[in-house]
Amino acid sequence: FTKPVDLTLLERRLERSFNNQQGGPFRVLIVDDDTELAARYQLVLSNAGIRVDAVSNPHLLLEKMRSFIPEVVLMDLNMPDYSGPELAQVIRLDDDWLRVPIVYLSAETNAERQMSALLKAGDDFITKPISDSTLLTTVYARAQRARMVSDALARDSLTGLLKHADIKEQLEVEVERAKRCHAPVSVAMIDIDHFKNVNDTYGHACGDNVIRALSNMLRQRLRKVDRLGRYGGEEFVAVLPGCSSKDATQLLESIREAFNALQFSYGGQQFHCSFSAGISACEDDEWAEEELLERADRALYQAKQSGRNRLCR
Ligand code: GH3
Ligand code: MG
Ligand code: MG
Ligand code: MG
Repeated sequence: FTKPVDLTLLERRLERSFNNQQGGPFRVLIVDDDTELAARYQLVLSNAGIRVDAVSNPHLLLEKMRSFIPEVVLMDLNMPDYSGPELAQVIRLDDDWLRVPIVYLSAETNAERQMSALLKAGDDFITKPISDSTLLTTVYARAQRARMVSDALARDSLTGLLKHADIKEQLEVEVERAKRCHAPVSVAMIDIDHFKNVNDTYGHACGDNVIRALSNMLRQRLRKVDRLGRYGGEEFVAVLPGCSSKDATQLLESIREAFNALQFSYGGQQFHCSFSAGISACEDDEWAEEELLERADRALYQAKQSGRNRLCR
């Protein structure tokens, strides 16, 4: 005897978690030739705040995947023309879909046939008839884990910051937003001074600590709306929405001083590090994001040329 799950409570709890997700509601694609059943699942999932789309014609699956970009695929096992595992294998041929969880929904209770479906492709098996709570919790767990994995992979492993391509993308987003709102946006390109010497003198592991120390300091001192990425080895890019070049210079100047005052120690020896930074700003709706980076890079070069441990704009 099992106590029935209070579905409205579960739904409400899940809806709250779904809505609190960074990156918006989860996206789930249902692949089932039984459109009535698909509509039923769709209702249950969308009531909990999930964005759901459905495909009943397997020929349209890949096209739908590309336009909808699901985070979980719910796959019927038996459809006319194709089987679920065949479609799952087709999905997996594309590197972009290697990580999307595929969960079979089927009336198949034969364990051997279930296992053979899973061995071809796919991650889990739910047996029809499927209770609403099973559907919700399975989808929730799968979607959440998938999002955690892709978030973790998107981050630089040493610092946890955005990687090169992602900070460039964020810059593009922020420039677009700044143009729409007629607000300024600044970019700072930050590069640790004589970092090769740090590695050569104290070793690579010690150099890694210096990179982490600067990234932590930047993270702590930037605002929540700012975007920070590790642009290269010992080079960082900060995107500062709403900041004029004067605001950005003021902020970076205080970080430069604080970082320079940090005392590092290695094997009984103490040392200090510094960085140089180039700052550029989009204050008059004119510059595209590429030019912003180029200007920041040129300013950084100037800061290096004129003695390091300083900012230029
Ligand atoms: P400058 O003041 O002109 O910037 O001099 P620099 O020595 O900092 O510049 P350079 O570009 O010559 O050297 C950067 C060094 O950073 C070279 C590379 O071995 C090191 N580096 C890059 N990535 C990492 C990393 O992840 N960890 C460590 N420890 N070192 C790294
Ligand atoms: Mg079917
Ligand atoms: Mg350097
Ligand atoms: Mg460098």
